[in-house]
Amino acid sequence: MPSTSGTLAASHLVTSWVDEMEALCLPEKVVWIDGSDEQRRVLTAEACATGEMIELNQEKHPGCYYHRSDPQDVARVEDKTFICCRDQKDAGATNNWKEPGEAYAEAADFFRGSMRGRTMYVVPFSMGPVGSSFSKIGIELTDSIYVVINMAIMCHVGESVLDVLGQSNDFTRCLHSKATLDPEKRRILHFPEDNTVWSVNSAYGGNVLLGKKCLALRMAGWMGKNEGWLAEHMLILGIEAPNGSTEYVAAAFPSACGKTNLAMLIPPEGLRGKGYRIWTVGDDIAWIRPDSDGRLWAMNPEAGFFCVAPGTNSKTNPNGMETQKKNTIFTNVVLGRDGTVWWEDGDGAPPADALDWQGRPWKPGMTDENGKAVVGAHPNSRFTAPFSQCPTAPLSQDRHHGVPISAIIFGGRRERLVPLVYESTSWDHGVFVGASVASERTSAQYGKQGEVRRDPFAMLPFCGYNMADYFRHWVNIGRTTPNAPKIFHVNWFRKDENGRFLWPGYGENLRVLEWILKRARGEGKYQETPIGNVPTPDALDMTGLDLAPGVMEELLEVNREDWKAEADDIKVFLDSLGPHMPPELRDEVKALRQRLGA
Ligand code: OXD
Ligand code: MN
Repeated sequence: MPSTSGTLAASHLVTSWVDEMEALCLPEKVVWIDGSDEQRRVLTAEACATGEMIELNQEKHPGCYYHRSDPQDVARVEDKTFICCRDQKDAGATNNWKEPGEAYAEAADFFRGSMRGRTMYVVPFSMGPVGSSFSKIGIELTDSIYVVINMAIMCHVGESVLDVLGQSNDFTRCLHSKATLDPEKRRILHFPEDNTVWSVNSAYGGNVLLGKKCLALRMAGWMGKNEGWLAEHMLILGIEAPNGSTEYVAAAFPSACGKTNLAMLIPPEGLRGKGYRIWTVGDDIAWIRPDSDGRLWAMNPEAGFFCVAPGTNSKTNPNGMETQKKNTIFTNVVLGRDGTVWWEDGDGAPPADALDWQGRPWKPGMTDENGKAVVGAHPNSRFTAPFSQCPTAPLSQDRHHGVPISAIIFGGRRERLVPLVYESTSWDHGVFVGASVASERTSAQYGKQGEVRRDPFAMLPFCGYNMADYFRHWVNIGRTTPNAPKIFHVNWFRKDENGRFLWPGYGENLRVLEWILKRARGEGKYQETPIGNVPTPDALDMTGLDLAPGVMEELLEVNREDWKAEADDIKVFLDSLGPHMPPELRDEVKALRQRLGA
């Protein structure tokens, strides 16, 4: 009989499931996570004693710890991620599918006895403020202290969650085991009809912090389809004018296109005089609901950030740097011998004497046998930090059921073709724009870097049901939301023929957001093009930013020939999504081709 410590007042529904999973995984011990600082301290000390985590220099990084994942376990694994619903049609063309019975049976073999000699932690968690009617509850069983400590940053965990759950069966049953970390036996399984997630043989963030991508996007998407709301891969940002009124935008970009940087934006020098205040409401996930005022309201179900470290510095994201100054877990970055951390394109000089993300001795300037620079931090290395430490986090975050959205923005990383910003001309056109998002692949995704892939609504890896049904759900939301926001598309990444970025990005993006909010109010100068409305070259406030002559025109250019090819490509993509495609989107492709004269 394994020992159980600190069993919380849980319902029979909860305890009988925990017992069943315990009988499968056979841990030596079961520990219930109560959410107390004291328990977290004890677990952190234990993880440090076993080497699972390393205490950083507490003078320079108070409350901070370091973790290294297995070198074969450094990113989400889309090819090992499955939607396991009864009817394959409900998973659609973009998801891997497994029949639930088979999926359970196969994974049960991997879970069986996987926690022998280990502790199973029971982590009750709430996505969204504890007790809000908009929040969702999950319970994650895991054999990883790293997961427990990260979950405690990323969401609200502990006894209060069980209090709110009471006798209800309305919780997501999340089971995770590192097992042997065998990549071949890695599975991230979603059973939306059973409100269950199973993840095995990984210990890496997106695969194992089951509240995040698994619950808050894939499972919540399915729930939202049935309950009339949207779970989106979006940041939420507020722009407060000096008169105190705040307008909010929600924006979807594929992974590692700068969502966090935009969410934490700092107004550029030239616009400071306008006295804006920026509020970071969310950087990755938005739950969006139509409200009785006919508008869409968005809330961030997370309580922390799980940010890509490389590229984050005091220039690209000062608020991000401020956020990770304390109480942060660093994963797979460079570890200085003095207990400090560093990453490529971060702040300051690299430590002279350090260990790289795999724990090998590393020195700045090191090259491999081909003369190529050896990076110290993994390109997808991360930091996990509490939301409340962000200087632009609103105080009301935890008491709020969300904020009203004035504009929805889609974007991708496109070297060519796509203008800096354009506005869709109707809700259905906006849904079409979201459906046609494409981006060049980055390191957060598994697969070949650099290649353009279609990533509708930036949800390709995260949409937990049939993508065409998801488009239909979006079309329907517009029908039932009389004051729906306007929909826009941005591209910060357009390059000139010499491969140089045309737009400076970062804080300067506020100039584009200003135009978007103006257009949302029916103001602002624009010109019509076949793909939508783009600003006139003089429409953005460029105070303090000198672009070379002709650059703005180049940024805003819509090349008909290139767009004809793009429209063809979009059509092929939509056709590949199967028979559920809403006719409204087929009509939008036709209309686009006509406007282009194709
Ligand atoms: C993330 C991702 O980690 O989108 O947020 O990959
Ligand atoms: Mn993301």
